This record gives sequence, C-alpha cells and structure tokens, in this order.
Amino acid sequence: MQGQIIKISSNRHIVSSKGREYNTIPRGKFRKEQIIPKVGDYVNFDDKSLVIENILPRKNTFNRPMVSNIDQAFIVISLVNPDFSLGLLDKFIAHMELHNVDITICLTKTDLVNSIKYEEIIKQMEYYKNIGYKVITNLELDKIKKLIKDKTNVFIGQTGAGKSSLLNKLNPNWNLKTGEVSIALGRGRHTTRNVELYEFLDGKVLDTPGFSALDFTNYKKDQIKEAFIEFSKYNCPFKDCSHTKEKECAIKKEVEEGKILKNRYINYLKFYEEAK
Ligand SMILES: Nc1nc2c(ncn2[C@@H]2O[C@H](COP(=O)(O)OP(=O)(O)OP(=O)(O)O)[C@@H](O)[C@H]2O)c(=O)[nH]1
Ligand SMILES: [Mg+2]
Ligand SMILES: [Zn+2]
Repeated sequence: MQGQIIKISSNRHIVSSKGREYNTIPRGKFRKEQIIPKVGDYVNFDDKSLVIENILPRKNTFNRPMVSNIDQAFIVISLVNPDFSLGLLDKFIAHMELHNVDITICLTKTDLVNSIKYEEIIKQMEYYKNIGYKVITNLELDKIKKLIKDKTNVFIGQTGAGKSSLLNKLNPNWNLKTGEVSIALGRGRHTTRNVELYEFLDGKVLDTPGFSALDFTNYKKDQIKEAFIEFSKYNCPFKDCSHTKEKECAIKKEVEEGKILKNRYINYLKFYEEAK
C-alpha cells in the first residue's frame, strides 16, 4: 500500500493511508543503506507485516527539521522572548530558498514589545516584502489559512517562537502542547519533540521542534548567492562573481548605495565563509 509518514517517534513510523493510520517500522536494510525515512515521505508499506518497503521519490528533503516534500515554509519568528534576530531569519530563509520552498515570514509576540521596537522591526520587514516575501503576524489567521490551502506547509523557527500556539489557533482540535519560554536558560525547553503532520484545508501542516543552530557547511560556496533572491536583480560584470572580493561587483555597489540591506549582505558573507 501507499501512504505518507505523519509522525516518527523512536522507531515507530506512523503512516497515514486512505484515512487510516498504521504503526510501521522501516525495512532493516534502510539502516544499512543509511536511508532515513522522514515525516512527509510517501512510502510503500505492507499493511500485514507493517514494514515500510521503500520511499517514493522526494520533491525535497531536510535534515533540520527532518521533513520531506515541502511546498511552503512559515518561518515563525518572535519579536521578543526569544529575541528577534535578523541573522537567524536570514539563515532560515537561505536554507529554505536552497530547497526551492515558498517562504512566508510570520511574526509573533507583537503584543509583547513597545511601539518603538515594533516599528523598527516592521521597517526592516518592508525590505523583505519588497524583495518578494510575504510577511504576516500570527494574528492574521484568515490570511494564513488562505496561504496554507492545498499546500504542504512546514512551520519552523526557534523554540518558544510560537509555532504550536499558532497552529492551535488555526485548529483548536489539534490541541498541541505549548510551553513557557524558560527565561533562565534564555531559550525554550523544546516543547514540541517530534515532527507531526496534520491534514488541513486540502493541504498539510507540519509542526516541528524548534531549533536555531544551522550552518552552511554542506553547501558549495557558489550556491549561497542563490539563497539571496534580491541579488539576481543586479548584473555583475563578472559572470561568476562571488560578490565578495571582486572590485567592480554590482552587489557590493548596491549595498553601499543602500539598495541591498547591509545586514543581509553581511549574512551572505558569513554563510559564504561557512560553505565549502
Ligand atoms: N504574548 C504572546 N505569547 C505567545 C505568542 N505566541 C506564543 N506565545 C507563547 O509563547 C510560548 C511558547 O509557545 P509555543 O507555541 O510552545 O512555541 P513553539 O515554537 O511551538 O516552541 P517549541 O515547540 O519548543 O519549538 C507559550 O507560552 C505561548 O503561549 C504571542 O503571539 N504572544
Ligand atoms: Mg511547539
Ligand atoms: Zn558581484
């Protein structure tokens, strides 16, 4: 039978197929061949032996979070607690861009900051809107529902950012566990421990455990510029310009002139350095 993995907890792989759920395990050879089934994978499985036989070709696949076949990512980012960070936002964006995923930036905890901080962040978000990203807040539930429809949507972000809380507002039936952000640690306690996939509005949503450690060591240096979508608007005189040390680089010029957000360019250089 064919189905989709909707939850993995230790070696239990819950597969949904035609409205039923099956508690399966992957074939032994997967481990030997270092094949790791992920939530979102479509699989062939035996409904008698409850063994997953193979994984169908993936549209895309991620190790952080461990998910496959994603159309759109909601990057959930709180204005405070945990603190807002453009560096982290650019990391999430770049990772998703490099996997051809649509991106929506979703701001949370707008109620917890003063108007000065709020305005400052909203101004920065104008730049992201101008280069083509959707920017919304977690209060705009109708907008979010429209965006989710018919797609497979992953919700990613730092622990405590409010991913599960937002999903509960979209559909209270899910009753997802949410948690207080631990102030002592400066970061949350990972309330969500496993990726879970839910069907919703003819599409799907995936709640994921929060994370912030992400690097670009698995990418090639010349891939990184593809993650910064605004760079493609400007033509560098060099065909394979790395936009780092080249003298006549158009990107560097636009940064100096303020057309490209300086912070984004600095993040580009950081990710470029990390890549191989
Ligand atoms: N004031 C306020 N609190 C919020 C908002 N969104 C979430 N919270 C709170 O933030 C805390 C963390 O929310 P969660 O939804 O558990 O965060 P999460 O992103 O799912 O965290 P992990 O599962 O650990 O990755 C909870 O106490 C929520 O009630 C918001 O917009 N405003
Ligand atoms: Mg959660
Ligand atoms: Zn250049």
